[in-house]
Amino acid sequence: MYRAYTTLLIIFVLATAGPVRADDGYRLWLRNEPLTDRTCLKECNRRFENVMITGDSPVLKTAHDEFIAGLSELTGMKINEVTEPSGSGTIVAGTFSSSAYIASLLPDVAPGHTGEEGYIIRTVKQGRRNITVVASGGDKGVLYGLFHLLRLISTESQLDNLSITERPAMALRLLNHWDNLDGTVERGYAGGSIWNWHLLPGYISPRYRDYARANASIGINGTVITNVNANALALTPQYLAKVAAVADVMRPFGIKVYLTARFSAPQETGNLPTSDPLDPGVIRWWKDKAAEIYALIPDFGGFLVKANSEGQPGPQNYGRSHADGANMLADAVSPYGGIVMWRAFVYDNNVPVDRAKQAYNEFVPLDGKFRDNVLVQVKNGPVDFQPREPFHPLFGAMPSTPLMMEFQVTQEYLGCATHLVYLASLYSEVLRSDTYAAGPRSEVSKVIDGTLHSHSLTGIAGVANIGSERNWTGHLFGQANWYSFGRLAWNPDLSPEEIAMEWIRMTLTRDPSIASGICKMMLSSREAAVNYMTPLGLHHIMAEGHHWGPGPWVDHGRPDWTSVYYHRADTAGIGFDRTTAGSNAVSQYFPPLNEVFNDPHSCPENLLLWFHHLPWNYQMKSGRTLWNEMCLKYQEGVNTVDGFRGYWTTLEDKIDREQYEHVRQMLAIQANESRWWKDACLLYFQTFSRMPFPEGVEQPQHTLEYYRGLKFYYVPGI
Ligand code: GCW
Repeated sequence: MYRAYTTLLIIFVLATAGPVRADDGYRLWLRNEPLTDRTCLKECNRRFENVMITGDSPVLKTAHDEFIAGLSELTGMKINEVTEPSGSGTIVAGTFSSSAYIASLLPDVAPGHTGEEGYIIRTVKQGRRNITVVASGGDKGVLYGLFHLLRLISTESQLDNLSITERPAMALRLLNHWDNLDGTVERGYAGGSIWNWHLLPGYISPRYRDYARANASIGINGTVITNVNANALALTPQYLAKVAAVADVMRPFGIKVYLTARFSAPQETGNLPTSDPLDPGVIRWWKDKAAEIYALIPDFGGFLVKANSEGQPGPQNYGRSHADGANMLADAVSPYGGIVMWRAFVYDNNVPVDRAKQAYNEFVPLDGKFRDNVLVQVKNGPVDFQPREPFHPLFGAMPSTPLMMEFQVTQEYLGCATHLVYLASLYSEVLRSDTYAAGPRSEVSKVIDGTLHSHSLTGIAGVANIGSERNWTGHLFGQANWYSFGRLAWNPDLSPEEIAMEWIRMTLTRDPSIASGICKMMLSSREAAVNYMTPLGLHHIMAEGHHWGPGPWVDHGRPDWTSVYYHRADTAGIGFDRTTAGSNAVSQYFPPLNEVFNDPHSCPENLLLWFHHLPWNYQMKSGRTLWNEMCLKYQEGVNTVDGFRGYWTTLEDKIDREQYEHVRQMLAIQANESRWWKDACLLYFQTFSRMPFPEGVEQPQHTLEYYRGLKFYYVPGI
């Protein structure tokens, strides 16, 4: 008796003493922690105990299974599957065409209103019975609608009187994996590739399916599974069989598979003497290749191409243009509805006066010369995924060409998977930037969602931070970047704050005060990283090769791969003069932005040294000298991370033990590394400014020689 009592007591204590479970992060934001809020549970019981999901396509079957599984995990309810509404409440879900009943519940909705991927979620009263309808013009819309409803439940949101209409802003919402066939991931910091090329197609890892459901839950509908630094082998029959097996897993989740195309594949694997895009033999080769691919993968998405950039082959090797190359591939896939995403991240072997200008110079003259099924994929900024860049001047400058956004989710220049840097802030800043291409309110988001220049082929891609590590992204908070990329691809107007709150509630805690504390930390994290790495518009001052730590002294090799090329520090001052008196990159922006950027007094201070070379004693808006301001920004970044560490320790016992401990250790590394960045950069720049550190700046921990001498081996991602 006594023993039974003790056991019961232990169970009771375990069940009530806060989070004791160990969460290894595998379940991402779909962990579906059981609801504890009584009101919410009661509402679920009242509204969702009966479920009627019509239609039996593979995607609808996924929608059905995901919803039933998610709802039971969240509520522990016994769910009845019904063929007509019953009891106090029923979920009715399906496409308008799969069920006349659904259409009858939404008499005011015109067919086609939601499109194939959009959906309506609405509460309809029938007497005392509550019907929650989830309806779409297409199967995928039903899947996305049911995931939306699960999100509302999981975040304990209001569930009555629902009246939601959603349509994705962008048609193509893709992840780009820089994954190599040998299992490594370029710029990947979360283990090896999730694609086990060796065991495919025979062995289908359960991870593929879990990857697909995570993506479907945030509306991602395509994945490029191979690196843009492409391997021609991926297009050989041996590998295509593997790709087809992956596509089979993705299909029921509404996800299409795409491949990168190595431009020289006709020579490398096809034994042709050339890969000239205008050569009839080459044209034939790609047409046959497309036919071969589509025979295996009827819904194959198409090709992503990096050409004539960083040593990759391309049409320019044969004196042809990017348009010639893209169009040749586009013609090969167009009979099957395929598309080509041609990257604008180009720079050739001749070092330009200003690398930031090159993509614009090469691509603007090609506007209007691409086939209808080509998108030009442009990185968010003109250099390369730096902690902060101005938006890429190509956005708005090619009205006749659909431009696709490329964001980096993996943190190549943001501390790898070690630093907590919430990237929705960066994405949103870019998406909301006004290009002025057609006057004010011509935001980047309107360029890529097609509304500014009337394009229906639209897209956005995120370079994935996903790897084989148990928690997928290395740092737990890296999951939030994957999540927010998907949410912003669906709706670029969502705020970083609302996305963070959704993610936190589904991943970490539903406690409102803890959630808002964590959210505050996330929202300040990107600016913190900018401050301790590259404040005031500095850029590309990282170490060589691995890009992880600081390397403002890097000065050898190809000039536009060095740091000194970008910061141009000397005893007179610091910064890259891109004004009309300098490289004139400002002129690639529409008025009035070109003027705004051209004048140091109107240029936003967070981009000052991107556009201007200024004296060390230049007076900033704060009244401080440029040197003092820079020092204090570096320090502010460090202090912010110290603040994160302090705040995080208050969460011990308040969130899952394993999540807590993982982040605690990561923050300690980040705090050290933020000092490393600050000390190394300030000591180096001090050799030019020859000014002391102002009050409030911690003394460096080591000498400049020490930092310059640091060597690292086997940093991941190279
Ligand atoms: O940022 C640079 C990276 C390369 C990458 C390249 C690109 C895939 O350092 O690793 O190559 O950009 O985007 O093509």
